[in-house]
Amino acid sequence: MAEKQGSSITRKSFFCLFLTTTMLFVLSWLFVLRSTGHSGFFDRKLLPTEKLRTVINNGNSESSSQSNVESSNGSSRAILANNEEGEGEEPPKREEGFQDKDGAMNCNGNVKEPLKIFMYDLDPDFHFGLLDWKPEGGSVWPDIRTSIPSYPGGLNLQHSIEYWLTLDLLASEISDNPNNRVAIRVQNSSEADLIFIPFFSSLSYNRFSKVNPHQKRSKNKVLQAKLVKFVTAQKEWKMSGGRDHVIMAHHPNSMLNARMQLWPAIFILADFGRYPLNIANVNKDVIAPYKHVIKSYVNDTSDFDSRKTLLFFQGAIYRKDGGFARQELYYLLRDEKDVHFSFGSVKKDGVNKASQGMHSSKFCLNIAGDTPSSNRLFDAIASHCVPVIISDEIELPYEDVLNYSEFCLFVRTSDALKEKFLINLIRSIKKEEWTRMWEKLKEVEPLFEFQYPSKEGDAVQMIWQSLAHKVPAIKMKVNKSRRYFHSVPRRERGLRTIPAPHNFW
Ligand SMILES: *[C@@H]1O[C@H](CO)[C@@H](O)[C@H](O)[C@H]1NC(C)=O
Ligand SMILES: *[C@@H]1O[C@H](CO)[C@@H](O)[C@H](O)[C@H]1NC(C)=O
Ligand SMILES: *[C@@H]1O[C@H](CO)[C@@H](O)[C@H](O)[C@H]1NC(C)=O
Ligand SMILES: *[C@@H]1O[C@H](CO)[C@@H](O)[C@H](O)[C@H]1NC(C)=O
Ligand SMILES: CC(=O)N[C@H]1CO[C@H](CO)[C@@H](O)[C@@H]1O
Repeated sequence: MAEKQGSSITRKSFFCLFLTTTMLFVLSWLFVLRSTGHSGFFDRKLLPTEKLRTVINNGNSESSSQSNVESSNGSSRAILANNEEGEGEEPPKREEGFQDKDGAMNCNGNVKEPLKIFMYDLDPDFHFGLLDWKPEGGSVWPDIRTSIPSYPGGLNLQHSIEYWLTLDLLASEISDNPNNRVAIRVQNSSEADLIFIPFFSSLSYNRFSKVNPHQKRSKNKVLQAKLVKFVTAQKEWKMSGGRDHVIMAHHPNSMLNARMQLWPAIFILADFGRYPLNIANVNKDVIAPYKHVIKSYVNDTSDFDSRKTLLFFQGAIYRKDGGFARQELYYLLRDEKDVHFSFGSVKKDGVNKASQGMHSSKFCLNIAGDTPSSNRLFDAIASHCVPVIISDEIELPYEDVLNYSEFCLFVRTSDALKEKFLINLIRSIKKEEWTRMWEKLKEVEPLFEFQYPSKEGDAVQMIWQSLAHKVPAIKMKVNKSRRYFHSVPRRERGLRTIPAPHNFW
């Protein structure tokens, strides 16, 4: 993506000129329509603008020129807003991607501002305290210039986005080059684009779900209840109904209780498998990668012929829910000589073996387990082992800017379960095509790396950018929700008493 931007500035400004002209044309046309008295048409249908927008969105998948539509004249947005009926929430398609706010250049070639994020100063119990860090000198945050508390290793790390994102925000305040950042922390919430809730919910689930003998509820549940109480009482939450709040809930079981009460917020998730559609969905929320547990393949000089295993799978064979496909596939594939199935999850000492296996395989299977996603996909990417994805409901990180078909094979479960279908498909991919996918894997691998300090285009920055893409739509939602500020405030909004509407977004 990065290389595209540089070379397309001239194309872009040309495109901008075209866009501006078209918009002016359409607007003047609409104006004529209105003055000829077709008010019914004007209020309800708005077909031309909708169509135009579809064209705009399709024509530019990187959406970096869309900001020009907004700035060319605000009236198009005003039309949209007037078209709305009362409190009802509209379907998401309408304004998605219409305006844009990301690290990309706008039409004048200026680099845009970083995403401004206000972070609640939550008690350390909710974040670094869970890493056994003790507050010192009255601050709830560790002084990351002196030492950085470490996140527990092993499988905990899969869901550690909470740690990397929070560290990155803290670092943005001591960075010597704040202009180079995708997201910065601001201390005044009225200047912020988004409000960040720094609860390490996955770690809380992983470590504190047990109910000890002297407790009524687990610490994980107590923390969630406290969090809901705190957050919904804040003026920031009340101002926006929570719509501009960001909650990290990467482990599918994290925030199990609080999610039903904090649903207006943006969740950062691994997938939507355990969420009702009205609580979390692809329009409102952000999908983040797992942190891979397999070692990265540094200086990968392998090739099609040196990777001896055709197809590699590691995981539990028997899973509940959607995981039945694993068992079926095992029976279909177990007699193929260059296919490797290994059972059980990757444990401490298993990492080396699994790394070796993935580093010496051409294709790596990803079959839906208990949930549509798993860290296996990200292990495969880190190993440059072409992922074969059999998970119909999977949602992938950054899919708005990344074409996964360039480096993954997608197979419908129903197809994969046909006799010989999968193995024939995989055998039909010859050296040249495989090598193209392998090259692409090496190219995209950095997008999935979590690290501190974060680097340009790594997972931390990509997640901030995914959030930045949501900001214009959120701001509009918030403005809309505040039209009736004279009326009795609906303070219960978002709490248990009010069910989530179907089309909140
Ligand atoms: C925060 O920003 C707003 C608007 O810029 C300003 O009115 C307010 O005084 C600021 N608050 C603080 C505590 O600086
Ligand atoms: C990878 O290659 C670079 C440059 O050739 C070298 O400095 C580095 O040590 C290598 N890393 C590994 C893990 O082999
Ligand atoms: C994505 O990549 C695949 C494989 O290279 C290609 O066939 C497809 O046209 C691409 N899709 C888009 C939208 O560019
Ligand atoms: C929301 O309202 C504020 C003024 O309160 C305005 O500055 C801003 O542009 C509006 N945003 C959108 C997306 O309409
Ligand atoms: C953002 C912008 O350019 N707005 C302009 C839209 O058009 C009206 C009237 O033509 C101007 O007053 C605005 O400044």
